Amino acid sequence: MKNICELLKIKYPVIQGGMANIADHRLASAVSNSGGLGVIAAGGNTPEWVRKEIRKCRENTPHNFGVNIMLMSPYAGEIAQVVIEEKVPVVITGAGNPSPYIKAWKQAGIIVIPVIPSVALAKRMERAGADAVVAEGTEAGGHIGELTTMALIPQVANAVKIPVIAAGGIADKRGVVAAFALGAIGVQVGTVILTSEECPIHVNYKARIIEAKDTDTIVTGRKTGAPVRVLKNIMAREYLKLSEAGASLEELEKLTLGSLKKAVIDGDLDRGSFMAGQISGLIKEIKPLKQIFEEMFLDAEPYKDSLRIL
Ligand code: TUI
Repeated sequence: MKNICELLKIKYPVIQGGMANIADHRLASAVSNSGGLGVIAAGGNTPEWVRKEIRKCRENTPHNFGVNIMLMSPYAGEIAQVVIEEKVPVVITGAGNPSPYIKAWKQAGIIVIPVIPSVALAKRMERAGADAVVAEGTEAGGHIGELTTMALIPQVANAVKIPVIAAGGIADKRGVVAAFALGAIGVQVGTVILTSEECPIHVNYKARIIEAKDTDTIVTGRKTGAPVRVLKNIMAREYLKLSEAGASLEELEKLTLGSLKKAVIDGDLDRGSFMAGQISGLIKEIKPLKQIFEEMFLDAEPYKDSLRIL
């Protein structure tokens, strides 16, 4: 099946990006109620938290939704079980290889969509039984791979038979049409959803994205093996300086401890970690999710077939 809207039972071919510490049941249900696939981000939260959020999400939307499991979390294995017990319809994974869990998820009837940064991983996911992959370019916010969306999507589309969903640098209709042209059948977006009216983050976070220009993100953590794209601020610059000076992993972790919550909850412009993609500079208005999706997909669908070379 190539139609992601049929597969996921959604109106628009758009999946909400994971976004740890941000995407709880409030955002996930709002996205699903607006025609996309809303996603609860497990992030580093406990299995109990994830279970409660799944139940609350069900109370708030009659539509399909997913859970994003961040595989670097110490709770990933337990959460992999929670999504089965709670009969979550869609599981998306990030920041690791979900192969050990896929068989059990498929047996439970779950639609499995790993986020991958390379062709090799896409092929491995297809072999392991994934239903689709999200191919995420380095333009994305948060934890990222090396390849750009432009280079990654057509190579992944040529390498696998399962549907490819594009992510990284997409925030408007031009991005959607470009993704279709590159061989994707849908998109995953994060940054533009951060600026939606419904997104439950501090107003300062939204304002930073709205005010950002094209060159306002940088990547921390390249040296430690966990590159993360954030908006430039005092903390990010300090991190890079310390890292350049050869600081230990411990020192660097101390600097960033709790920094995502400082951004999301406190709106601490200096010491918060404001994860956001390179497309931040394109987003100039806070809008309701419905309007964001309507504008992204208005007359965009015909391009999926007309530009498809495969
Ligand atoms: O996962 C993301 N984005 C994220 S996760 C996150 S929470 C976090 N915070 C600080 C440090 C690290 C994580 C914030 N943003 N995007 C999907 C993604 N997956 N990007 C890259 C990957 C990936 C990387 C390696 C997927 C698989 C992979 O496999 C390696 C292997 O084990 O073979």
